[in-house]
Amino acid sequence: MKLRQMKIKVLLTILLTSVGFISNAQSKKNTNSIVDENVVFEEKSGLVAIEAEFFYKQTNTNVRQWYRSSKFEKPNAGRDEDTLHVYGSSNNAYLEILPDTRVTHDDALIKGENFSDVPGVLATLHYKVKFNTPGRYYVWVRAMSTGSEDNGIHVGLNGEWPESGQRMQWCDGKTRWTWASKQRTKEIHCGIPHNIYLDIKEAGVHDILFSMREDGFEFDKFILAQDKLYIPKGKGAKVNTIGQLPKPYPSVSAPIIKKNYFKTIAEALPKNKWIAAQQFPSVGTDFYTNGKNWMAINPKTHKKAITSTVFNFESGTYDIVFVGVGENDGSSTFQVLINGKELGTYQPPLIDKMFEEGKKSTKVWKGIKMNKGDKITVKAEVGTDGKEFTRGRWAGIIFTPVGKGKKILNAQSSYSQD
Ligand SMILES: [Ca+2]
Ligand SMILES: [Ca+2]
Ligand SMILES: [Ca+2]
Ligand SMILES: [Ca+2]
Repeated sequence: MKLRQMKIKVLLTILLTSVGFISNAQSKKNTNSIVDENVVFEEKSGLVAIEAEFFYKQTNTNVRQWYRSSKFEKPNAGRDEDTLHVYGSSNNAYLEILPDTRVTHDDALIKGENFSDVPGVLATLHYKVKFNTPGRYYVWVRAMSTGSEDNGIHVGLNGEWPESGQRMQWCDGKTRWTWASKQRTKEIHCGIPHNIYLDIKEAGVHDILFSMREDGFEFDKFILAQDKLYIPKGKGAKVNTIGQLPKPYPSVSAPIIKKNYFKTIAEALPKNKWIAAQQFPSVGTDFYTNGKNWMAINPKTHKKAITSTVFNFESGTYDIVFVGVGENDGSSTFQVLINGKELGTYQPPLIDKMFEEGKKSTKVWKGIKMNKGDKITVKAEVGTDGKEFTRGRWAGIIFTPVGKGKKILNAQSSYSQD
């Protein structure tokens, strides 16, 4: 009995020690390479796509390093003020240069530390790529920028840093994963398209390099494409490899948005009255309830829908605020009617996020006389960009005192990224 207890104790000790060792190692190891050194990415038909996290080594790591983030890996490397962006990243993982000591323009710029106009000096990533087709390759990178001092890197080849790989720059698409291929110049800070490329002189395995320009830069994936007009979409093309890749990282759920825009502005004034979209009937209307906040149309089965309810508040004159949802597949059309008479028609503009409920997607009709018992009708029609359809999403209607309609609109929008 005693011997058995001892054995268990010894086993337990070994187990606990190794668990401790593993978790400790993992917390420190998100600067390491996760691909085997035999893994080579292969260009096919003039295109190659590679996850940022598939570098085989990183060099120049004394001052800054690239840290991987995924469901179970969170960098702990000094100043890093933005949140995790695993959700929406390709392969559910990305790299970030840390620490990030220049977050805003007011933080001191220290060359060789938090900034490097010289490529190949700080935080350099290496990727092995086998090219079958020599020639010029335009470089596209999917990045996440949350400020003005985290949106530049350099790209190089076989230990060299040609002018055409310097100062890759992002301007559009703050706080969402964004593909770009532009070169910053003195005159054009937001960058010139088609200026970022690498010339592959001969077929065979080459070393593709990325190095820091600004700290805090977040790097998800890159694509090299011979077609000058190529533009990556969504999470980008499939990764082709010779050799075994690690298992994909587990997906994470979307960050929770605490209160949607509609609810925020509806509650902005004590005198406001409102009817949320989901308080309108959906059964038999060709609308369905979409998530917790919206009514929507399924474009596979319907292109239009109509629903009505009764205005049960105090009679009076109100500003009427209709909160629609902007979508990236086109503009939905909404018509609001009072007792069957058109109040107005509204189309939220096309947006670059997947959906966005905010000031931009909201319409105000001023000074409208309403009587208790009036019938309010919302007709919606899906929009299209020629390929995909919108879903005619809307959040609801607010009745606010006259003159307040425009004033309550300033609140943070709620949105979801693609
Ligand atoms: Ca960060
Ligand atoms: Ca920075
Ligand atoms: Ca960052
Ligand atoms: Ca990635």
